[in-house]
Amino acid sequence: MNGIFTALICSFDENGKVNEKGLREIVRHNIDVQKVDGLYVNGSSGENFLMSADQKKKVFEIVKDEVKDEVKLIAQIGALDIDEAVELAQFATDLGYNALSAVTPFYYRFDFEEVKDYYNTILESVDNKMIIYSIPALTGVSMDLEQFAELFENEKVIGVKFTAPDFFLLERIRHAFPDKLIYSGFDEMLLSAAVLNVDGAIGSTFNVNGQRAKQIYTLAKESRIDEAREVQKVTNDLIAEILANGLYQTIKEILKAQGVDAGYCRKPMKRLTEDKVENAKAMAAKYC
Ligand code: NGF
Repeated sequence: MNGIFTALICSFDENGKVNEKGLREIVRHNIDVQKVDGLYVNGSSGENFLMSADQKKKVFEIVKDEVKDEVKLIAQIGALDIDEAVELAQFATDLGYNALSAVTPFYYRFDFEEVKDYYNTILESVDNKMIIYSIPALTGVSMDLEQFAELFENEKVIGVKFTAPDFFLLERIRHAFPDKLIYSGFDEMLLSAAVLNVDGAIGSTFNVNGQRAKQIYTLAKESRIDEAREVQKVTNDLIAEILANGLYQTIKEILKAQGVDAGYCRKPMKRLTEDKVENAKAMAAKYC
């Protein structure tokens, strides 16, 4: 389960329906062109929180059917409706997903006991492994070292997707839990995380920049830091342009410029203006 995992973008048609053909093309692009080690399905980049449970199941099915056993698969099943989270956990497990991941419950400002109960409740009902999805900037849920330690007491919790710029905490978790998997979540900070010896990374921009992410990760593991820094610099030039233009929409337009039917984002995410579509095409020509 080590290495570079793409946080998979999903293709939707103009009416917000899952575009199966486009989704299969995105999967193939990640495996055949970006050559990533695995896919993280129905995360933030997959617009998970904008989809119905049925749509999430459809995405899990299509992706597994396309991938078979070519690369590892992690299913993000976290939902505020805990019954839905349990149902999706079972569904993805039955399909053969290698591990589950669940975002920390958000919106109601749950206390830590409630967060812990959420994970234990999901895991009681399913025979699979769990990667905590920690992304405080979007959920408002921050956990300290002791709280991660409590979650890790459950043996089915095998790691964390750490999407935060807190390298002090990241180092403390790495040091305290050498046997748990830590995935870096911010693509623009991949080198810094790799130097701290994370086990891999999960990111949205790997849909279009997976080869460079693999280079950064591999070079860092080989202690070739100057070379890794050069690749991170080009990567961050691209990420800065993507963020300024509109994150997920721009990734989709870059894919489209390469012949991948990446479709549109679901509402309320907006469409790119013509100028921004042209910017994305220029990024594809410059970086891909
Ligand atoms: O998209 C976000 C929101 N974060 C992703 C990633 O951490 C989570 C990150 O790759 C994710 O993609 C998912 O769960 O599907 C950023 O997009 C990237 O570093 C650019 O900032 O924070």
